[in-house]
Amino acid sequence: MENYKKIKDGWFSETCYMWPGVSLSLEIEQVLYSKKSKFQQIDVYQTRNHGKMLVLDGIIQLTESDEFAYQEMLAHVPLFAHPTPENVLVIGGGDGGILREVGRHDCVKTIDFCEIDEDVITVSKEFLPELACGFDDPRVNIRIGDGNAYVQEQKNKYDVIIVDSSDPIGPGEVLFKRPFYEGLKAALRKKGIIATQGESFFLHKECVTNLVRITKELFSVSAYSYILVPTYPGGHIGICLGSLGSNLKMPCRNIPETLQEQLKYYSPQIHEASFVLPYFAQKMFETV
Ligand code: SPD
Repeated sequence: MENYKKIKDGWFSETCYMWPGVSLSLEIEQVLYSKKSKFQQIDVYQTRNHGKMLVLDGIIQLTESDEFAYQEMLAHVPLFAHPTPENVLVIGGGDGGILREVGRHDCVKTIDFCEIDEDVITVSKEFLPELACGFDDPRVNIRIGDGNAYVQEQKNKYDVIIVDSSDPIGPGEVLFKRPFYEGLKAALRKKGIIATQGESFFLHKECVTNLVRITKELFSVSAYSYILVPTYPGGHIGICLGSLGSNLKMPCRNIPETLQEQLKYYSPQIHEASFVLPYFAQKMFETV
């Protein structure tokens, strides 16, 4: 077993040139998995206080303690903003957390899922079964391959497309570029919505303003929402949204009580509130 080099004295420290001079450290009890796939280094750790943690190329993708915040918001904000989401595409997120959330919507008829690294799915099924529980849903069609290449071949097909990418380093880099967003737009049906992992307005100003600029230019409606996630850099992360007509900032369907009771973060109130940005971020996005 090849232990990843970021562990020292029992602590994993996440460092990255995208957030220089700062590092989140978690105490590790056990290395559960550590191996290089065709695309990246995959590690699963048992942490002392945050449950299991999935790390790709040294960057925290999720911990069991707070993964629900990210997965629920990235899935339910676009799904509840759409009046009738039937055909959904999920790109990335081999851990299965987004699939788990999309599967909670009975109105969704098909869920196409495209992930570049099959090993992330296999590892998640073994070590993170509470996340990787949606792969056997009969509505799910799994495709292993390049999300950008897949999107470029799809036209007028999806009501909602969710991009659960890692950071724009390595395999995820192409998913932050304009041609990918043009492909996403072409793949949408009328009133369609895209929601993509939108990084941090504190730590990644250039990356985030670039995403906001692209969505503003391509989509008739665009917006940026943010989520509190303690184990992501800066304790938060954004969602960049674009739509071909649907309003984004409010849910347009009622949430069934049985579904609300299954969730821990998303609610109609936080859907709306998540678009209210700190004043500097509001100004930053107004002027792009
Ligand atoms: N800085 C880390 C961002 C990771 C976003 N993707 C997480 C995948 C969880 N399904």
